[in-house]
Amino acid sequence: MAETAPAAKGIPRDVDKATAVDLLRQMLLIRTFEDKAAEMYAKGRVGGFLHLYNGEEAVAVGAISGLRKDDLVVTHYRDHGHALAKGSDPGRCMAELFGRATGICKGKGGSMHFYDASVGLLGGYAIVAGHLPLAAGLAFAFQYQGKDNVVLCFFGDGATNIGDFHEALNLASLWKLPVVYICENNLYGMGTALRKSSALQEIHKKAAAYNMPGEQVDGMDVFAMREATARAVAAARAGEGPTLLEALCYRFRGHSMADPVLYRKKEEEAPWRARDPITTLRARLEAGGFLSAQEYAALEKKVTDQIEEAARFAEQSPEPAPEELYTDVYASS
Ligand SMILES: Cc1ncc(C[n+]2csc(CCOP(=O)(O)OP(=O)(O)O)c2C)c(N)n1
Ligand SMILES: [Mg+2]
Repeated sequence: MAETAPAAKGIPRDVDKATAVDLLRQMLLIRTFEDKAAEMYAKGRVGGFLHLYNGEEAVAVGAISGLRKDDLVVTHYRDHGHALAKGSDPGRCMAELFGRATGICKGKGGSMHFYDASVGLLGGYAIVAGHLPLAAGLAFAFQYQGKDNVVLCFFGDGATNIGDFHEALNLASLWKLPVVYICENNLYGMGTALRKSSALQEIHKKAAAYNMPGEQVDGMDVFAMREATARAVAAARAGEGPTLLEALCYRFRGHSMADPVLYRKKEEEAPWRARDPITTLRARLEAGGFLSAQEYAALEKKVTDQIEEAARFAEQSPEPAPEELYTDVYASS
């Protein structure tokens, strides 16, 4: 069972300065967005559930950096990081949390149901594992149409003991569908530790049951995520079928804003916090001569300004009109 934080490494040879710094920028953008979302939730601006991605930024950013723009992402309710990494506008994402008409779903989806077809993000799903068959279906559509696009599907460790996981992986493998399944193994499903809920904790080994490659990746390391996902995406694009990646990571905040995190100890958290994917990446870039302290400060300011502007945009945006209740629904009465 792997419950200790993995060790740090250098910068891969094939990653240039601009790429490396942009990966850091995206991770900082997500962290700052999440912290601002928490603040706005506490101020009563954001209603409903709010599941934050702090600590897991390297997974979405690294994985999605290996995609083409016309590839698709499908994810679970902890979805802000995936949307921002796929290119959604932070202001429109914040407005969605605020329930405003300018949100990416016109304020009608909220935190758990982000959807932004303009960047290839096809949800945001709150039913654990329910979106894994959807990802297989989207991949089937690409295959059927003779296209070489790929679908990335993100989900938690909690999804991997649910029927949908097994059904989706089985058909995806049998039909060699162009989909990459990425399990964000943060070791908990709500307050329940994986070791208390899963007979098999090395989730990548579940791939063997469906005759597909499975690989455990350091989810605190953006370069490791980028490299492993790029390989899996290339295989899927070449018609070789799906891969299951297990990104070993840790969420720094509670399951949702309603969770006081009474089920784990500071001693357990400490080694993971020491491997914070943002501070370790910053240190690696500085050590590798890719980033000076001044450049980091400028990056931090740029991102902070962008998120402040996003919050302002959300605050000043109008509520959806009452008539919006009757749009974007399948049937009219
Ligand atoms: C089918 C289903 N069962 C139960 C729930 C309630 N629920 C919401 S989140 C969650 C935990 C999921 O944990 P995991 O998949 O590990 O994702 P994480 O929150 O850790 O990112 C549960 C049980 C649900 N939304 N859907
Ligand atoms: Mg989990």
